[in-house]
Amino acid sequence: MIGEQQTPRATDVATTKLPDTWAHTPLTVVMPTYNEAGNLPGMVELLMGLDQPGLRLLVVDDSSPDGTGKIADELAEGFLTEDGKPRMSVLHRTAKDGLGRAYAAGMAKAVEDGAEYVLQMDADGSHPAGKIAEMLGVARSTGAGLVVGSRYVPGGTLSDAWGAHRKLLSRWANAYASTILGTRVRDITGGFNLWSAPALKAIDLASIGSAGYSFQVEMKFKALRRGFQVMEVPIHFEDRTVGESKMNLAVQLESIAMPWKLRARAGK
Ligand SMILES: Nc1nc2c(ncn2[C@@H]2O[C@H](COP(=O)(O)OP(=O)(O)O)[C@@H](O)[C@H]2O)c(=O)[nH]1
Ligand SMILES: [Mg+2]
Repeated sequence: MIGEQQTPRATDVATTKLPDTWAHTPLTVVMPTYNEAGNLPGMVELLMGLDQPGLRLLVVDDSSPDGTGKIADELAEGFLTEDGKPRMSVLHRTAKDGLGRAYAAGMAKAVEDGAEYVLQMDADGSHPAGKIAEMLGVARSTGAGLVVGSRYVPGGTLSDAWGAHRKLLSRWANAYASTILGTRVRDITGGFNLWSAPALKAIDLASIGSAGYSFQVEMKFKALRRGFQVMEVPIHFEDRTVGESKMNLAVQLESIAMPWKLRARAGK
């Protein structure tokens, strides 16, 4: 443990025990970071401690001024597979370029390097690592191209730290995007998602237009359009306790415009 303050809460314990062959599934967690020095060590410890020998971690850092990239490099040296290969690696990018672009670059690299599944996960402790096994189990048993860690299916919950106003805003943003796009995914704006490699190849990450948070909506819409099955697994979403949110006006405006753009392009 790195110390109480720096350790994100493990908001959920792993309740799913995967069969051994499934636990060895090549799955890469892609984690974008910008100024997450206080969160990253705890996140890495949490992920590397899971009972999933097939799990790898790829951190995508946009030259964080607080040195997150260097911390990631140092941490990566400490985690090797049974045959001495790295379990954790870092993709360094030169400038802050948006969460969407960081995810797109990292997910493309993960697939290129042989991942059969790619999990998107934020570095701020919001997403429950203990749910990864269940999401992988659902993907493998149903053949779904996408498994959404969902706040808005029965059993899904939001942090108590969120007031009524923020909860309502999140619900509203979610309803806004899915109504415009005519989708039935309950958590279309959520950022804790497991993708199969074939789904990511079909979506073509290079064609993604979103720089910021609308990445989540664009990706899910494109998966549905290409006919992939989408499943949702309930999660508890925790509020960040360390560091600051990177949400700003530009990404909010992009999120308002993107559903309309996607709808127009789809000819709906
Ligand atoms: N590499 C990179 N990561 C980012 C960028 N913007 C946000 N992130 C990361 O994306 C994740 C989600 O961002 P966060 O600020 O928590 O968004 P919020 O949960 O909506 O407030 C965190 O791990 C951030 O460090 C960016 O421009 N580049
Ligand atoms: Mg966050």
